[in-house]
Formats: sequence, structure tokens, C-alpha cells
Amino acid sequence: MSHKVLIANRGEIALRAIRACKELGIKTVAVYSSGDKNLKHLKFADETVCIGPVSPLESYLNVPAILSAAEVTNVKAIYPGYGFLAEDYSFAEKCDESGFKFIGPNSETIKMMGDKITAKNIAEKAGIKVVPGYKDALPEDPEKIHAIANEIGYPLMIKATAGGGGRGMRLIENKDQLIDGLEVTMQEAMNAFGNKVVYFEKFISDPRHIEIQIVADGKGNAIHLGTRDCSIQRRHQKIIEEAPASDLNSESLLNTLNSCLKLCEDINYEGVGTLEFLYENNNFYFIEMNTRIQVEHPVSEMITGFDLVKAQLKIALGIPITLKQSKISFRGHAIECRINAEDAKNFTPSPGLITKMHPPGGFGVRFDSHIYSGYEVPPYYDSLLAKIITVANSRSSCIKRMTSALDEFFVEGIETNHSLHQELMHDEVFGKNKHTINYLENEFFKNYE
Ligand code: MV4
Repeated sequence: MSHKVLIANRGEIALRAIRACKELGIKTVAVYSSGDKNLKHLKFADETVCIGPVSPLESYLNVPAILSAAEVTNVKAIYPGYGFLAEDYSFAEKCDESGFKFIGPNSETIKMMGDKITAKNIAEKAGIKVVPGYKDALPEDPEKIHAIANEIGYPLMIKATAGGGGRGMRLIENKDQLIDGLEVTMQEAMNAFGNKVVYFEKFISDPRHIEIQIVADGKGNAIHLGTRDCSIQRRHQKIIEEAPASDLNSESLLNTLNSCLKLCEDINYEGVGTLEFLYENNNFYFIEMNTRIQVEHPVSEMITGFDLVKAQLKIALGIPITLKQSKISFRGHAIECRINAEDAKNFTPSPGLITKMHPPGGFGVRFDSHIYSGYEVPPYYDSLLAKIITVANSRSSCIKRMTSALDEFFVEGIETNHSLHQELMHDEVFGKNKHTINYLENEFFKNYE
């Protein structure tokens, strides 16, 4: 079979996708903006097409430009990566209409999961526990709204159904904040998403952020690659992720994993996907589902040996998943540190020329990155420079291996959050796995300089 795929993304994930294509004998077309002509993956692609100027709206988000590039190069399919158009159902729809296979779930599935109320209803039907709250149309009468809120109890969250990933949500601490907070959240949701529908959730005050990786072929076969813990984050940007999540209640875990597979069957899911949960007091509470490959997918790969990007490509080519869940073995522990081009203290972006750099290496070390000595980090895109992933037999060995990998790694010419990672690898709370989603911002940074 001779196939050709267009990679509609940039940076490390474009490189990751080309590597997977090469292993499968798939030809690749890389598209790039005029500010990205020195991207590493362009050297490994079979063809390259400039799709527009530096502005993301005119390049990586420019649907007509991407579809034109796909036409000109005569590709079979389009790989969206993460970010940009990866969860844009209308892009998936346009790909299909133009005769290109969108590598991911169908546009209806993306649309359903993009609507967080619909996603919660689908999850509930599959037997997954969701955050308790209210997700029907709200009544007009403020007194009735107050009654609904009282039933849930304070504090509560108001969330936009078109939001997600921390966008379009507001914490309501007491009844005095309810009606004004509701109006503002709805107005903001209207402005941001063109959809003012909101729902209420009980506030889960100090959870861990646990997610479950699934893979399904749209032909009735679905498997999971277990859990990841992504609790170390700042302003909804994950910084460290690991697999598996440690110290989970085994009964809740087993039930939740099985229900996730049930959800895949229920909606005949096709592609890779992630179900996100807040985990507190031994309970998993579903919050949302991502219908794309995620930045942190390597940690799940490293503990299972299962290549998620190759799976995406094979599923899109119509190849069924023959691997049975019972044949997936989980071995050891993996951690990913996201190295960003930003000031380690104040987090301001730090683009510019990398004058010198050296990647880490050795047993159990993986370096997923597009950077090289002499590469200039453009200021127009996200600040992710590299993902350092270590795998070892235990969590504590994995932390030691990461410490060593971080010691080897250096980047000169720009600022990075390298030192933050080094300090976190020595942090006692992180070391004991006692951290929650609030730890980094509320506790760790208090002592950090
Ligand atoms: C919540 C929550 C507490 N209670 N929902 C933020 C991102 C979005 N995916 C959901 N988020 C949250 N939803 C209820 N009902 C706290 C967060 C939250 C959070 C979640 C995961 C990881 C980091 C977080 C940081 C702040 C808030």
C-alpha cells in the first residue's frame, strides 16, 4: 500500500507523526508557516508546502490553505496532532467533504464531546461517575436557580458547555455570587464560544487530575492504556505528567476503566482519546473527554510499549485493532517533563536563538523535541521546546532517572523552565505523591525562587 499523509501541525508533534509514518511506509507532506521554515521535521518530510504567514490564523488554522496543500500534494489523509484544528469538528467535516480522511474520530463525535454537557451525559450512560451538578436548561426564575444551587451546595462551579480545559468556568462561593456570576459566565461564554449554555457542578476542592487513555477502531474493538496523573500544572498548563497514576483505589479504577471501554462501544469511537477525571476520596469524577492525541501520550507508550501515533494512522487506514486488552502489560513507571521556552521565575515567554543545546540520553530516556543548536524559537506559537520522558521500574527510580536526564540536558541562548523541573524532582511532596492540582501554585511556588 502506498499512502501519503499531510501533517497539519508543527513542532515536536509534527516530528513525532513523521517518525510514525516512516515506520509504516507512509509518505508525508509537511506544511509550515513562513516563520517556521527551519523546523526540524521539514527535513524528514517527503514534501513540504508553505501555507501562509506566521500568524496561526493565516497558517495552521487556515483551513482553505491546508486543504489546498492537501489537494496539490494529493494526500489520502490529514494528521491534526494536538492544538490548532485537532478538535475542530468543522475542520474534520471539511476534510471528509474534500475527500481527505481526517485522522481522528468523525466530526459528529468531536462535536458531541466538544459540548461538555453532551459529553457528561454520554459518560453517565456508560456508567461513568460524573461530577454531581445540574446540566439541564436553567429556569428563568432566580429563586428556582437558587434552589438548584442549594441542592448542589456551595462552593460550586459554573461551566460553559462549549468551554473546557479551564476556559469558560467560574467558582461561586456563596449564594450572593450566584446570579451575577451566572450572568457574567454566560456572557463570557457567548463572547468566547458563541454559545451561552452553562451547567453547574459541585466544586471538588483538592483533587488530583487523572486521565485515562483509550484507543478504539470504530469497528467494535477498544482498549485502554491505563491512567496518567497530570496534577502538576500551572494555569491549566500541564508541566509534569506520569503514568500510571499512583495510589488509586483499585475497585474504582477497575470500574472506571471498564466504563471507559463501554463508552467507546456505545458511540463506536474511532481513534485515540482521553477521558479526564478529578480524583478525590477514592472517586473518579469525569469532567471532559479529549478526542485527540495529547502532549503527554509518551508516558502511556513507555509503560505499555504501545505506539499511540502509529495506532492513530493504522486505525485511519481501516486496520482493525487485534491486540486484546489482556495482552497489554503495564511495566514500571514513566514521567514526562515539559521543557518550555519561558522564564523559570516569572513564566514570560523566551523565544530566540538556541546558541547551543545538548539532549539527554541513556537507558530509559526519551527526548521528543524539534529543537537543535542554531534553531530560532519563533515567538508566535506555544512555548513547548522538548519533552523529556524517563521510564524505570518504579516511580522513585523514574524520578532519579529524570534527575539525571535533566542534569545532562542544557539549552543556551534562551530561558527555559529547566530549573523548575530539577527542583520538582527533589521536592518531598512530589516525591511522596502527596500533591494535588493545587500544590504547584498554592504551595510549591510559595517556597520557590
Ligand atoms: C473543576 C474543578 C473543581 N471542581 N470542576 C480546570 C480545567 C478543566 N478541565 C476543569 N477544571 C477544573 N474543574 C469542579 N467541579 C477544578 C478544576 C481545576 C483543575 C482541574 C484539573 C487540573 C488542574 C486544575 C486546576 C484548577 C482547576
